[in-house]
Amino acid sequence: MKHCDSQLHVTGRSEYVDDVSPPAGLLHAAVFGSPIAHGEIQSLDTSKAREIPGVIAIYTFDDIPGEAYFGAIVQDEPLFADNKVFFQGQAIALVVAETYEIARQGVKACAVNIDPLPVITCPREAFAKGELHQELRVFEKGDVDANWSKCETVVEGSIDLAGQEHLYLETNRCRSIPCEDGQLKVYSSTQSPSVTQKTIAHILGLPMNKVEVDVKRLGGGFGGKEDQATHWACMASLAAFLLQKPCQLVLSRSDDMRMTGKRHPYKQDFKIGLDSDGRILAYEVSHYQNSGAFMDLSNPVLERTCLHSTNSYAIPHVRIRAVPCRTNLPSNTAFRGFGGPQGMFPLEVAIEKVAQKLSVSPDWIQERNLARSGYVFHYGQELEDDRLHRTWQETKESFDLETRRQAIADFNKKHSSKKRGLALMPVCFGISFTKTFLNQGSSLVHVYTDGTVSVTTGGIEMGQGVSSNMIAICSRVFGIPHDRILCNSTNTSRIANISPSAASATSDLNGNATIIACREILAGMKKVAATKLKCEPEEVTIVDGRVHCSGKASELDWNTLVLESYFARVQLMAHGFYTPPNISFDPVVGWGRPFHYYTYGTCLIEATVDCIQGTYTIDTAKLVHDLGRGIIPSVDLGQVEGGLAQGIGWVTLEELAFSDDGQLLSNALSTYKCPDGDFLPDDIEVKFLENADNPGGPLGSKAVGEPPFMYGMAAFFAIRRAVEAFSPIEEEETKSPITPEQTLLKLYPNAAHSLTANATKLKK
Ligand code: LUZ
Ligand code: MOS
Repeated sequence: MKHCDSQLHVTGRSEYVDDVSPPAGLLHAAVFGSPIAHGEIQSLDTSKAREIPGVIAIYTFDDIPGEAYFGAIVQDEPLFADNKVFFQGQAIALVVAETYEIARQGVKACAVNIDPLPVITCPREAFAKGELHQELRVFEKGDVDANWSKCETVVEGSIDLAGQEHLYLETNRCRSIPCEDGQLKVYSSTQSPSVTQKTIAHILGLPMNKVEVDVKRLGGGFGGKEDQATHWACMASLAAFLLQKPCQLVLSRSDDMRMTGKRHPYKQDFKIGLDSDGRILAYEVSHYQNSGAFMDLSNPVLERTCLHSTNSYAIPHVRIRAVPCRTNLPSNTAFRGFGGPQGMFPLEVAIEKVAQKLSVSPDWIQERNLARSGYVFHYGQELEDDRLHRTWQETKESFDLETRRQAIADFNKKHSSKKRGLALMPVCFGISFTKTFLNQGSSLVHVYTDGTVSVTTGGIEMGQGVSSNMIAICSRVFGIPHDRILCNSTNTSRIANISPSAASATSDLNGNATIIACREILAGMKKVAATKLKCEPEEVTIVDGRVHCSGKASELDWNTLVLESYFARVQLMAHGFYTPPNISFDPVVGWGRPFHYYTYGTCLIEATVDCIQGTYTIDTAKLVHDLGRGIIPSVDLGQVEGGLAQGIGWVTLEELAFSDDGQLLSNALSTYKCPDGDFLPDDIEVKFLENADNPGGPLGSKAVGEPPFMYGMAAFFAIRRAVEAFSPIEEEETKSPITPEQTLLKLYPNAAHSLTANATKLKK
């Protein structure tokens, strides 16, 4: 089976929010955002905008009929600025007009007078000034302080880890249509239809049952639409509700880039200590999270940072300190990995620095410290199998690590202006929402009298293939071809209280719910078949649309059985509900078993650096990934390769730049570069771990969305290995991404030093 949207996508026929034929009289909205990052609004002048023919209405904070403030964790965010602005691009007013172009003209005609306040963009500065979204959290295991003296080697360092723009192809958008008696039908590009429904109701002062949110598919989400598609849906709905006219809001690329939050940048300090055998005895890390203006999802993101701070390694003494710092940037938010990558990064830097000091290869230290079955993480969960280790071993063996290492050493001896390097990255990523209650999935399966099937779940199709997975699951459980099955839009009137499509768990939760629903329908149908075929229901199976009895094909086919079941008044629709067993986590003490299971893998990346120019190529990426028993191989491969590419982009090209006064400088596709097909290695090889059924996943599968992202980090270290072969890296702070400019500065530390001095002089 292929991705069920593939034909529609490549022929341009797949429909997104604004592709559906517009309803009569559709209005268009555009957002007037703050030109500066922090200040007090003195006056807002919309009179010029109101004079433009075709401008219908302009709404601000005072027009909100319900609650003006909202937020997933803390309700600290107003839909429109409430006297003060806290980041550049923060929504101040909504212009509603007859066309999109007029709405944008209206925005340009708005003027605001703001008294500027000091701008903070650095989380360390925010921390020093007490600008916190929440108090500092500490996770501890063993006794770090008592063990530094027992270490043979201790290394410390600091890190400046950049964020990342989601860069979904489809920018945020929503179409909201008023229906009878104050009801709204909302088409939103959201990963969280129920959060969107609830927030619209909250903003408009409506009961939730008057708001229906429907999502056919998204053009990518990556976490950017887990919490932040809501704002735009609320704005379109506000206009639709107040004007009683359908209204659509589509963000332009540059508005989407400057108005929405991104992956959280972090500043970090670490200290690592090894015994004489190369075992990590103690590790301490402090995470200063750049949370942006509002809380959004910063708290659970930071929690996952803490949980994954030791990634794949067994460390007896650990202390993790973490604090979400308030800055004047857009609220940073969920992004594939949800803080996990930021947790894993400093430990890899620490291992690299220790290896440099000990003159060993970092992978020697990585391997010696890999966690094995029975290891208990600092938050209480035990590693229950040795698959992580298997992926490491298989990566080394099947991709000939030692031969590659030798080839690189030979290459580096022969070449003076080109150097190569390799790095490995093991990943151990916990699957489940750490907010335990979110781990629930629902599915509604209908079997129609012609034998076709429709399935609706809480899962949002955002390109990742969840709809295809749901179809594949129905097909296998019913024993019918997949072309008889259609996956419907996700809709809050068909499924209630939908958890966000996030945390890699969407196919797991909704797939297991789908299995439950299919089995319930099948049980009734099997009774009908058993009566007809004079056997026991337990003996009935369906294979390729044909009913079998005790393994032998009968004359009865699926279509006939469906019709017979209908005439026998057997229920041909069912609702399945699933929650994973045995998970719990106490966020206050930071202890429990938060994850249903872990997804593992190991990736090897090789890079070549041009030591004259600082440019580089990523030559190979080879990895072994634990997929359980995959549902649709091409869909899973797409997730692994896509995650890898996005991860490589995060640590290499994707430089998110803000000026000191909080303006986004990398605010267009010309100034923000993400990897394209040409940049990615020609030689990507993905092997799936064999004989690795996962009892917790639907049909033995494992969650695959986020874990491959973290493989990309190997590119960072492979580039640095190549740089080290040219000139030893000495730095006060390790900076990611390692752009070509950064690489050049590392290659020529003396030149870099004088450049920095000159820049400082020039600034003064
Ligand atoms: N979203 C969320 C997530 O709300 N909670 C999580 O634990 C999570 N983990 C990964 C990605 N999104
Ligand atoms: Mo997410 S970071 O929306 O799984």
